[in-house]
Amino acid sequence: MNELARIGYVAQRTPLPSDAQGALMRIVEQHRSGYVVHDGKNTRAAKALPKLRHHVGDASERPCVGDWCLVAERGCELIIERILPRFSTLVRGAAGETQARQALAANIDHVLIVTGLDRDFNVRRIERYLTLVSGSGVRPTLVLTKADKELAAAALRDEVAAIAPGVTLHLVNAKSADSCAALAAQLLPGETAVLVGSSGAGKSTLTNTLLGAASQATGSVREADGRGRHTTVSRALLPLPGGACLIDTPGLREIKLTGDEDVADSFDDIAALAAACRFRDCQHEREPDCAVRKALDAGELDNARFQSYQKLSAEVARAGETVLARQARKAYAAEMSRAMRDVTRRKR
Ligand SMILES: Nc1nc2c(ncn2[C@@H]2O[C@H](COP(=O)(O)OP(=O)(O)OP(=O)(O)O)[C@@H](O)[C@H]2O)c(=O)[nH]1
Ligand SMILES: [Mg+2]
Ligand SMILES: [Zn+2]
Repeated sequence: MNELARIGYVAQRTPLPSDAQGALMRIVEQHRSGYVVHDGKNTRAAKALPKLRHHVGDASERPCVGDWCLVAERGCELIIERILPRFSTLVRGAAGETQARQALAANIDHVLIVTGLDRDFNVRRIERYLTLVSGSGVRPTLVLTKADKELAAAALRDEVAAIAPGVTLHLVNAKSADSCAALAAQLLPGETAVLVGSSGAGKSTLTNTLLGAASQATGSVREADGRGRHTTVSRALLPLPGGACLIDTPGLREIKLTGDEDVADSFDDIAALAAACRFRDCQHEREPDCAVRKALDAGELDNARFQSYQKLSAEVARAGETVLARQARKAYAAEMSRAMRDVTRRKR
């Protein structure tokens, strides 16, 4: 068990079921073709039982990096037979016009939201990440990289601090261990942290620096548009020398919300204002005695931040809609447009 503690095992959080069979291991890599599991000493390739991979109900329950699993030897193959209940999961909406959900990492304590201070910098995207994390109960930390390349780094940091009061913020040169020392000290022994952010933000660079070894490949950003090259293609969990585990992930192209988020948590300044609106369900449009409108008019609330709040709130509501409610909304919209068409035809 001591060996499993090295890769983040805490028995109180992930108790072994009484009918457990096989060996307890952690999924540390996830590839299209299969998984890599860690037993505390070594890593080995493994395959999951088909019934685990084809979870029809909710795709986010499929085996994922960070999962604790029971593994059995079958001939010369290692088979993941059972996934133990997770104490946390970072989930996003799967790409495309679906309500499917995708787990990015399981059994994590900490999400490091990585943003480069180069052309990657975007406070609206940081708000979106904070909103995504708000639904998971996992603690977020903001990491701004490439501080060594940006002259206005301190001003950009203040801009981020203003939209994320109460969230820990680190300004770093991801290539320098000295620069990352304060961040490293916050990755506590036994905890698991996951890195998220766009391609080229510096997630793998940071991983290598925190690890003290060049384990993950890194790639330069493109001259033309400053975007990354999607160098990392699969998720990987690595035990750090200080006793924490870190999960490096491929850059996300899309951060789709799931409907489980709590926008009042990532926008607590606006939530506090809204509590003083006259109407409980105030939309902050044209209602009388709207405290949010008042703050906007007085210049106390940034309009771009308010727009972002409205957009993300609507997205959460829509993503959280049941399939039936969604069908009803679409049917209503179709009926309305048909009626409008008939009206225009009759006018002709
Ligand atoms: N000067 C400087 N360069 C950095 C810093 N962080 C990352 N870089 C560079 O930015 C480029 C992208 O870094 P990666 O670590 O590969 O980015 P990533 O987030 O892992 O990207 P994907 O794997 O594509 O998602 C590399 O050329 C790094 O050397 C930093 O703090 N300072
Ligand atoms: Mg990478
Ligand atoms: Zn209002």
